Amino acid sequence: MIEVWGRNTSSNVAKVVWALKELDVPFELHLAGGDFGSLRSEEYVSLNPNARIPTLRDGALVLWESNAIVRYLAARYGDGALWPVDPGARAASDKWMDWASLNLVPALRALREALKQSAPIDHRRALGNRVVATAKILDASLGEGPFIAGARLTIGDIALAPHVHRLSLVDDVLAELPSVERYRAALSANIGYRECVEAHIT
Ligand SMILES: N[C@@H](CCC(=O)N[C@@H](CS)C(=O)NCC(=O)O)C(=O)O
Repeated sequence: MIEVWGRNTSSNVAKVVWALKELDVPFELHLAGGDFGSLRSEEYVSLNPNARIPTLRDGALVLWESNAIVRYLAARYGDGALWPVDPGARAASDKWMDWASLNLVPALRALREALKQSAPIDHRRALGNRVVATAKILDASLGEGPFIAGARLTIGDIALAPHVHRLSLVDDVLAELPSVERYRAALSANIGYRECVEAHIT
């Protein structure tokens, strides 16, 4: 059986767990990271030299980097579901995984950190503006939807979802992003999103 190392409160683990559930692939979750510790053990580092979560083992294959894991799962077990077969349609979904990791996540992380530390209001406001400016790119790209690449849920949605949820947790942000708000509501109709993202990601 597939094994995953991680904790449900990690956005990167949430993507992997949701993908597995969406694909109806059984797996065993080994609780690791955060309060569960153990990422620096020799045994764990031999699986994932980054000492980060998630890590997935599927037979002889050991994989880290959550986006690569989600792509692997969709390719191996999706049979066209979650990741379109047509290269153009595939890329239209796939690009959002990189965009989220490289653009939205750093902006959101800086804002969340500043809010946690009650940083000066001007600083928080500047970081909030950066988040909104970044997320407006997503807002403007959502089109007819309801999902990022059209009518079907794809891996791009799974990668965006924890961050869209986190946007919804920051006061006033979604009010400026009407398409993202509609998108969040569409994601929220999916039980995997509710169980893997809404229930655990703060
Ligand atoms: N780029 C990596 C990032 C992995 C990462 O930073 N994971 C965080 C949790 S989201 C982690 O391992 N934090 C340490 C911990 O949970 O103990 C991925 O997408 O898998």
